[in-house]
Amino acid sequence: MADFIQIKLCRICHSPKLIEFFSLGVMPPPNLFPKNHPRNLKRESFYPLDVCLCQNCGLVQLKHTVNPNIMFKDYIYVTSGSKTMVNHFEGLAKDIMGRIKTSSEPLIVDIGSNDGTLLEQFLKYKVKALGVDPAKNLAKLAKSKGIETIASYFNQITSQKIKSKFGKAKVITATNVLAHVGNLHDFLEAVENLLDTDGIFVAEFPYLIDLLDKNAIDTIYHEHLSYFSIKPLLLLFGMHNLEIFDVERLNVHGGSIRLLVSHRQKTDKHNGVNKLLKLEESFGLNKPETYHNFAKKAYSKRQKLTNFLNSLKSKNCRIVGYGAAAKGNVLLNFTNIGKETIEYIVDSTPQKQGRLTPGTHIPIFPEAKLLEDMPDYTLILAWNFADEILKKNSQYRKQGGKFILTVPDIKIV
Ligand code: DWN
Repeated sequence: MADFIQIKLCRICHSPKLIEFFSLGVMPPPNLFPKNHPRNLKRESFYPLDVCLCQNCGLVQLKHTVNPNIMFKDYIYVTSGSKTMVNHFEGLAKDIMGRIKTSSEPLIVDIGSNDGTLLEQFLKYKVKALGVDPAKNLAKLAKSKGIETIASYFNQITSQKIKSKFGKAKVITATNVLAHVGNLHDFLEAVENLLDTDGIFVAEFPYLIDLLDKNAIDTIYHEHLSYFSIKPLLLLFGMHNLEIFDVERLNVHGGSIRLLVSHRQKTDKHNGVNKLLKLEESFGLNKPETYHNFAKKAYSKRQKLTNFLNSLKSKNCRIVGYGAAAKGNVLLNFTNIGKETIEYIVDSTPQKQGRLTPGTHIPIFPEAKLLEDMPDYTLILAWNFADEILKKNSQYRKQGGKFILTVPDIKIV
């Protein structure tokens, strides 16, 4: 596959009726943090980030697909980087184990298992846990924690291999994965093949309504090919004899949904599904102007943020960033904010410390630097974890440090 391709047909219904409504320009993939060396900086590639709406099924999706091997073969993001997510996965494992009826040791397969954070929670129960993740570095990290992991993409070949070796899965999970999948049909065929007759497939991903409602521009990036709502998902799962039997809205990652899916049972749509379908209609997801308004708001928000930060700089205030998140890198590239404004970023991820942010080349340091250095303002780039970050940094605030939030609007706390 070339480094990136432009799609001509919708990823779900294959309609050619795709209308572009928003462009973030070109920028590097948001999790490719270059080492601080001229050779690495010279080699950085920039790819288009344009979003379109399928007028046939309603799927919002990126106009281009970047070669997944460029983004996922060696992956720097680790799920365990936030307590919020560890607690979230503890709750997910408890919820799912309460739903399945089983006597023997059920097989739980986690797709996009990252560093094994979710499977560690499932291993508190009597289960056989298996991770699947294309990132070799993460598979190694998970295996070092005793989590059996296959370093591969999940597709029909992997699904068949797992079924022949371990049998069918009672539970298949895919948290923050489905939006990343290029071939959704192959992926769901693979789920359908591996899922036990009475098994549950659990998928979690950011919800389009939350993205639009919060104008969360920075959750649009090359890894997220699709921005899901229920209507196109019902079509997608139905095409693979799978059925969404429950759906739940979640606060994580700026607003997500959790789908509970089984083999088609020919039952009526669960009222949770009907409720969201009604919400999507009232929100105007089927109207192009909804998306044009989102784009207009995004461009004006960009102007507001750069004006605000420039006003602080004009008063010789020092500004740094908190959380070298993929979303933060999108915001910085989209607003063209670099190290002339943000001196450095602190982050809890050891693999990110010492590196630079993609495209903007802002240096990344451990979190401890914030209190040692006491800059005037700290822009929270990982706004989805604002509560956890504010709680963790009460001393910085006590000594006069101020945090800046940008979602849903710019606010100093
Ligand atoms: O879909 C995806 C989501 C789930 O995670 C992936 N494609 C990529 C990634 O996106 P992200 O990097 O925007 O995710 P986070 O989890 O919002 O990133 C948070 C960043 O902030 C991490 O680098 C960890 C850091 N952090 C920190 O330094 N101190 C986080 C917390 C809570 C903290 O206290």
